[in-house]
Amino acid sequence: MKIPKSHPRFASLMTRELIADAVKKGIASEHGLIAHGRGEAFDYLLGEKTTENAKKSIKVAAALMLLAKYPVISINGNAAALAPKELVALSKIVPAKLEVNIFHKSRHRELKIKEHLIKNGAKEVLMPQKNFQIKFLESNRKYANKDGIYKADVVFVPLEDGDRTEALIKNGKKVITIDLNPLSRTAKNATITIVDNIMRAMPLLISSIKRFKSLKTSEKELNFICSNYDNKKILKDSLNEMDTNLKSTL
Ligand code: PTJ
Repeated sequence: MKIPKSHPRFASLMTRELIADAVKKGIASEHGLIAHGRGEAFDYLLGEKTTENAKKSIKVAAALMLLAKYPVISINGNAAALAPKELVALSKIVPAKLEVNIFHKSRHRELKIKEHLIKNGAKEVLMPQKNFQIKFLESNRKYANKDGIYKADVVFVPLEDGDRTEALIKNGKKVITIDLNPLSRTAKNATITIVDNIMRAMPLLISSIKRFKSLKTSEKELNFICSNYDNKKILKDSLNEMDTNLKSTL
């Protein structure tokens, strides 16, 4: 669909096109459309901007990615649709492995996501393996790659659904997520939640990592940045921000 640039909701409509197109190409699941709608609603409440609060989480997430011994980026259909180039760029700059992991089971779609990431510059994309399962998890997301999520100490899981974050934490891993919904179980259980739109947060996360690297920030400083982080406070502040926006709208 051709959307005129002058449309007041041009950016939002173009993003919908990305998701709709990814469903047609077999990258995103049709359930991804619903997930996207929910994200849009929270983004609206947030004022469709990256808050100071989100910037704090982004900085700590960047520090934790650099401190990780074995970081892995988990990619589902929506993340692949909305930020493929940025996810690949993140994997190269950290560096971290990229692994396909989807909730709505489909081998065909897993392969489509892999292909899409390779088209967007990825050299290697790990796939889930039947013999390597994350404990405390029933869904299709339990399957992991032995050289990826299975052995990761830090897993980056943007736009996650429900229970996997909890399971990853129970398996001794740290989890970083991007989720516009501060009330979601993922947001509540993650080590670090970036309450922002993946499309706005990814470039900022990459810049933050580049900055730490260019300043040769020491492990001690990175640890200090992580040590003061309080995810519950971030979620509460995000909700307060939405509340303030709501009250000042009309
Ligand atoms: O490809 P699959 O099969 O793994 O499925 C991917 C989806 C996203 C459909 C699946 O993981 C799912 O159903 O997720 P949920 O439970 O709807 O959770 C997705 C979360 O991401 C929700 O809390 C949304 O508010 C949030 N979200 C949606 N769009 C964005 C977002 N957060 C950040 N940026 C977005 N653009």
